[in-house]
Parts: sequence; structure tokens; C-alpha cells
Amino acid sequence: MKSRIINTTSLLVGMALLILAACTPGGNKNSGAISGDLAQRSFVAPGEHDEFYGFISGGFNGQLSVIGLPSGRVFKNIPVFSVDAEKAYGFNEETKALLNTSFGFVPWGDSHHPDISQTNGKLDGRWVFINENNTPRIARIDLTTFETVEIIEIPNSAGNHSSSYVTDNTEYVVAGTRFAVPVPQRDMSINDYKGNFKGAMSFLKVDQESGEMNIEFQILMPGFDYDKAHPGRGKSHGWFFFTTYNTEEANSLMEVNASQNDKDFVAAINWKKAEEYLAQGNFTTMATNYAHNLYDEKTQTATTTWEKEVKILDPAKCPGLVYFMPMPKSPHGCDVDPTGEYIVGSGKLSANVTVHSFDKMIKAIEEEKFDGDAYGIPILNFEDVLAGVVVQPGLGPLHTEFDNKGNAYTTFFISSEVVKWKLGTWEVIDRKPTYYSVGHLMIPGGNSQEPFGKYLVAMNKITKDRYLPTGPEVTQSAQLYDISGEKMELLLDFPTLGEPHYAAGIPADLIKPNSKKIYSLEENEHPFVTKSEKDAKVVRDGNTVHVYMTMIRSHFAPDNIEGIKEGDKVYFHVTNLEQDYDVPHGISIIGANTSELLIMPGQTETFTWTPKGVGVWPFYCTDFCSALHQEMQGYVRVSDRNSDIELSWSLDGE
Ligand code: K7E
Ligand code: CUA
Repeated sequence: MKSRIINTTSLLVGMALLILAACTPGGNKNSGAISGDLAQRSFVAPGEHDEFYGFISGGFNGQLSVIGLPSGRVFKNIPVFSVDAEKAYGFNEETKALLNTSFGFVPWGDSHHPDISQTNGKLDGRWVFINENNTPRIARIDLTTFETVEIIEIPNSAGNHSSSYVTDNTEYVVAGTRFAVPVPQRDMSINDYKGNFKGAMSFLKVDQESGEMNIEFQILMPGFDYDKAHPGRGKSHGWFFFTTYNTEEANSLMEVNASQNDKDFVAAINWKKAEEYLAQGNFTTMATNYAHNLYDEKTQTATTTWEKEVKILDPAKCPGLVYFMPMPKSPHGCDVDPTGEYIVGSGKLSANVTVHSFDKMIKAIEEEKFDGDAYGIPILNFEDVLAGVVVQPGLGPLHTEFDNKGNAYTTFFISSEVVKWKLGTWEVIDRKPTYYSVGHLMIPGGNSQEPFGKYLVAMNKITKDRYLPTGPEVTQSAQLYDISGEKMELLLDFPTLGEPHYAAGIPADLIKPNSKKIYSLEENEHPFVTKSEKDAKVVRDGNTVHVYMTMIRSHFAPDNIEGIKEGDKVYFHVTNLEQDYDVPHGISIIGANTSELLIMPGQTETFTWTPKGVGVWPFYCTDFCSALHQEMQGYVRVSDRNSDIELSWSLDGE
């Protein structure tokens, strides 16, 4: 990580090196000390609830964890793109289909940007969306169950990074490619990259009732890298903004060759215009193949639909669809303020933070004041769209969020700090160090029209000496700042799971009342549900055996099974009969080549077991569910293939 800093820095002016030296991790041990009064402000007393939920991505762990703010306490790690043996995610028969892709079953992903659904530009707390970079996908998590309910693969995309942001009314979730690739994929020389590779921007329409996603259209952009995205807000609703780098279209030694141009672009895409072109039939249909995986709460089972085509818009043939605004020096973050007027691009190698104006952009477009074009896309004049510049606020700007008082907060990776500045006057108001090398930051609602400007969470890339060491891999970490006053105040360091890239925060009151407590047994339409103990049974179908089992405090039904034979494939379909909040049961059997099941009240889940030898094999409940949890166990007798032991099952001899 450190070598990466030095490499980036080598591209900067000498002055930068001096400042970096002063900010090198480990350089200032005392500035983290906080007074008792400050500590009180992040303290949530035992039994008390946090004021905000935070949903914080796990990067290379592929998951999304749920934390409380201001305490920083972790409540749950929601499995999204990676299998999770604890919750049987990707292991049980019900959830496996969620991880299907056109490349087969993919057990791992790289999750970066969670974004909560919005109505009228305000957080509505219904769903949270999150992108997967490596095998491009977008997931939707239901915030009543806190479970992943949909994953859609993004065709023609690679490194799906400028994703997954929602428009004011969650009309669309956007998924922009980071890497340009041949579209459609084909065998060609890498040296023919320039002019031939393309960048697909995908717009996923969201059903307003069910939340179900569908790739409405893709815009085939020039072969740049598209790094981050932000929807227009309020007056700029209908537009989407993407930062680009590598407008050089280099395909090797990118750190040098993609850093040549003085300015790259912010691409402004008019998606309402795209809808007009679609309605007029001004698109092509491309054959493709991608997985659309949907979990049905009624059958409690996910299924995969293979989608075969996608509608493509070519910006060169769709006037008014896309414009380029020059932005200095390989911008990373792309952020729009709550009024929708300001578009902040953070040139990673720029000494300044550059802000563009939506009104000026519209004016320049109306006056058709262009400075040439790139692959048929008009380029606006930098000066014509410029709103202002925050002069030398720090080094290595990455991301910006906003409060509800007209302030912006930008992270600086190289100088390890968060800088608060004023929209419109561009003056720096405050700066606070982070420990260390901050990436994203999050203010609850801070990318919507209605930020809750009380706390700011900084997500750091390096922690070094901040925690007890745990071998070469030290903990990932975030920091909480109080931003209610003029000056920011550091309140808390807290560890996170995986590498936190971005987070979304929301007042707990918008989610808590809707949180599901149990699954209704009555409404359970799982094809293998067992709704009462008397319906429990074992059914043989050739070498396949289906066990219809129930669980309730503190036994399984049946708990004795005989007549299973070596080499049988045994499906345990297990229903938790409890209808009380917070009473899951678990199950696994000795030697099972899959994970345990952890089954919520009213839910049915399935695991498979292929016994490897004759004998009497125990199974048991894996969740400490009652005072008699240790009694919650049973046996399966496995006999020789040729034995004539009849299939039988019982509970207490019945
Ligand atoms: Cu880590 Cu948004 Cu993927 Cu910046 S990204 S830091
Ligand atoms: Cu059921 Cu332990």
C-alpha cells in the first residue's frame, strides 16, 4: 500500500513530497487522543439503540455489513457476492442460484458502493443496492429482511465500478464499466485497444413496487475508464454524471500512460433523452447472455433467468444524449450536491478540487459552444462550465459528501485528511486528519437531496499503529466525526469487516419499524415445506432421499431415521416451526460437505448429504436455542447398499 502512495506521489510536484512526509502514517501519535466529553458522544449505553444504521461495504470480502452509528458496533454481515457458511448463503439449495453468472457459479465478489433507495430525492429505506466489480453484477438487499434478494449480471461490462447509484425516485440504478473491453467480447490484439474497445454504461430500471431490476438500456461510450458516478439531484434530475480517466486510451503501464492528459472528462448523460430515443426505436439490439437471479420470498427460493439481449444506444447517433466536461487530472470521485447544481470531480493528481455548474452546462449546451468532440460526443469548454475551484485544499482528493448547510467534505488520500469547504465561495473552513489515507467518506443521506449533517464516517485504507497488531494483516477501520458544529471533531475509531469502500447511512427510524420478525408459516410456499410434525416424512426416489423435517424447541421431527443406504443422495428439507421473534435453529450432520443451515422462524432450507460409510451418524442443532439446546439432536442409520433395511423414521418411537 505504501509503495502505491510513493508511486502516485512521484507524479506530483516536489512540494507534495514534503507535505506527505509530515503526514506519513505513524508520524503523529498524539493527535488521535480525545477528551472524555467527546467519547460520551459516540457512547451508546448498554441496551440503548443507535440513532443511525450504516451499511458499509466489505470490498474484497464481497459482503455488506450493518453497523450502528454513532457506536460503530457491527450488527450483521449480510452475504451478497461471496458465499457465507454461517448463513448457508451459496451453500443451501435455496440461495445457490443467487450466485449464478454466465461464467458459472461464482462464489466470490468485490463489493464497493452501497446506495439506499430514494423517493423524491430522500432516503426511503426500502432497499440497498450494491455493485460487484470483478464479475460485473448489481445486488439488491431487502431492508425488511436484511437479505440479498436479487443479483443481476451486467453484460458488456468489466470492473463494474461507477455503480450502483440511484436516481431521485429510484427510477434507475446505474452500472458503469471501469475497464473498456471489446463489445461484444471477441479475440483481438490488445494493441488495437484505441478506438476499438468500448465502455458500456448500463441503466437498470427498478420496479417501484417489487424493486425488481431490469437492464433497460446500455450506452456504448468511448474506450475510456469510467470511475465513479452520481445522479443529478433536483434540478439536474434526469442527468447522470460519470468521471473518466484514461482518456489517453492506454492499455499498458497505466499509472504513467493514463496520466498524460492535463484533463480527462466528466461525462454528462441525459437519461431522459435516452428514454426518448428508446421510445423512437433509435437503438440496436445486441445478443448476449446474462444471469438474472431473483429470490422469491413466498417459495423462499432463488431462481435464475437467462436474459438474451440488451438494447444499445450509440451516443454518436443520438444527439443530446452525452456531453463531455473537461476535468483535471484523472478524476476519481464524482459527486453532486443536494441542490443538483454542483458537480464535484476530484482529480487524483490535481492540486485543486474542481467544481462544475449544472446551470452553466445547460447554457453552454443550448448555445452549442463546443470545443470539438470525442468519438462524436461534444466536448464543452472547461471555462464555460466551471463553477469554481477549491484552491489547494489537500493532496490526492478522492470523494466528496455534503451536509444540509451548504458545506462539502472531501477526502484526501495522500495528505490523510478530511477537508470541509463551502459550496459557492469555495473557501476551506476546516480540516481534520484521518488515520490513515482515507478513501470514501459517508454522511447519512449525504448523496441525496436531504443529508443528515450530524456525523461523518471516514473509511481508511491504512490503520498501522491504531490497533493491537494481528500479524501482517491489520484490521480495516473507519472513523466517526461529529460535524454538527463549525469544526469537525473526531469521536471514534472502529474496526470494519473487509475493506470499507463506501457506506450508506440512514436514520434508524426509517428502517426499524419495518424490520421483519418472523416468516409466517402459513404463507410459506416452499415446495418442500413441512408445516407440522405429523407431516414429517422421508421419501425415497431411486438413490435420492428427501427428508421432510421440522425443528422446534428442542427437537427435530423425525430425529431417528433408518433405511438410508451408502451412496444415497439425501436432501434434508428442514422447516423451523417457531413463530417467535429471534428463535432460529441450526442443523448439520457429521461429514456433510456443505455448511450448516441457520433457519429463521417459519423458514424452510435444504442441505444435501451423501453418506460415505455405513454407521449411525448424529446430527444436531447448531444454534443455542433454549435451555435444552444440547438435547436437540438425532441419528441417521446408514446401511450397506444391498441391505434390506426398510426406510423408517420416528420421533419418540412414533
Ligand atoms: Cu474504494 Cu469508490 Cu471503489 Cu474510491 S472506491 S476509495
Ligand atoms: Cu435448536 Cu439449538
